[in-house]
Amino acid sequence: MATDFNLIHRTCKLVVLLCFLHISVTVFFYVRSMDIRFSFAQNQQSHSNLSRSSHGLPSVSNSRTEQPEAPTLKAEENQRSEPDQNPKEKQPEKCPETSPLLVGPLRVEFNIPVSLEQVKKDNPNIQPGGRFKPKDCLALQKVAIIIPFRKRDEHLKYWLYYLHPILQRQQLDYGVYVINQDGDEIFNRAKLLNVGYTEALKEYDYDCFVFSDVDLIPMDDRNIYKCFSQPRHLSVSMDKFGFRLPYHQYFGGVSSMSKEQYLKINGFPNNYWGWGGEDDDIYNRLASKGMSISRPSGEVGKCRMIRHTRDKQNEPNPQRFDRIAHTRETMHKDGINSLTYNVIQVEKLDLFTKITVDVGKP
Ligand SMILES: [Mn+2]
Repeated sequence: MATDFNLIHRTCKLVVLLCFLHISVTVFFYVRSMDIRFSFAQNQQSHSNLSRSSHGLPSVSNSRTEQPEAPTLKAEENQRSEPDQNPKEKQPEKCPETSPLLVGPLRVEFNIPVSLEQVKKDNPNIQPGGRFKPKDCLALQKVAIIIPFRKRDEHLKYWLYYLHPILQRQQLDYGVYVINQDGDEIFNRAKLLNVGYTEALKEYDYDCFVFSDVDLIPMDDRNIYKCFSQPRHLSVSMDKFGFRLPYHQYFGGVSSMSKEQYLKINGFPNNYWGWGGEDDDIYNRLASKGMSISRPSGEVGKCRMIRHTRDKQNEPNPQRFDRIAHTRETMHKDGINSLTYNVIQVEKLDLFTKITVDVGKP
């Protein structure tokens, strides 16, 4: 009887000890979760969602469900955080003039294997059709990126691989439009750019247009793919030209124009078939309307071109010199006001919108 009592006594002691241990552990985790939540709240003020995900940290809502906590505490937490979060989602503040996510000079190489599946995995925030907008702030510009294209899938892979992360860090509200010339007639870059402008505006209220060759990659993310008070030339120091501007009026490669700037020059010429001249025609249009060219510094404007042989059906245009000499007379009847084309197909792909178009022939 005495030993029985002793056993019960010891068992009770053990149970009390276990209860105490349980309570201590619960209190410990509770206090720690409070700390984590506090530091997340601070993080949220100084960083955007993008920077958090790029550092591998979970989003705020995830962190909350992952914390071990009592149901009553959860209700309390929701009450505290919701009035705080809702206005933020409805009316985010404007993004800062200079994105805090920029990193500066970048390494750009074309000998690494790149697959679209991998690019898609690396950029989970890109919406169908190649659209993106920052989560935590209101982008300063809505930018349509227009890429004239035909049979350059290998180059396009690199473009998407390098540009999507850059454009997201630049905190732009953007969409990527690849304008694919149908058929095997001679190529018409400027007309494809006009088509891109028109088609992008059918989809969203873009206020800025970046016109980019598919084989040009910026080497510094401070070269912002947006619009400025004057038309912008972005590819100012290409490796192809020894990282220098080939001539002062050069406006080829990558450029940007606001809707107003573009309309002021009646868009681009539609009758430059084959390689060359259309960029000089665009420059003449800008100059004749009294506009000047805005450019980043040679350092920030560095970019690489993917080496390639001349495409078939894109031979140098022998008429280009004659046409450039007459831009001022022709620009008012040849441009966005005289554009005709037929859309063959619009594909909303994971990383870009592909618009296949029949632009006719000379
Ligand atoms: Mn090229």
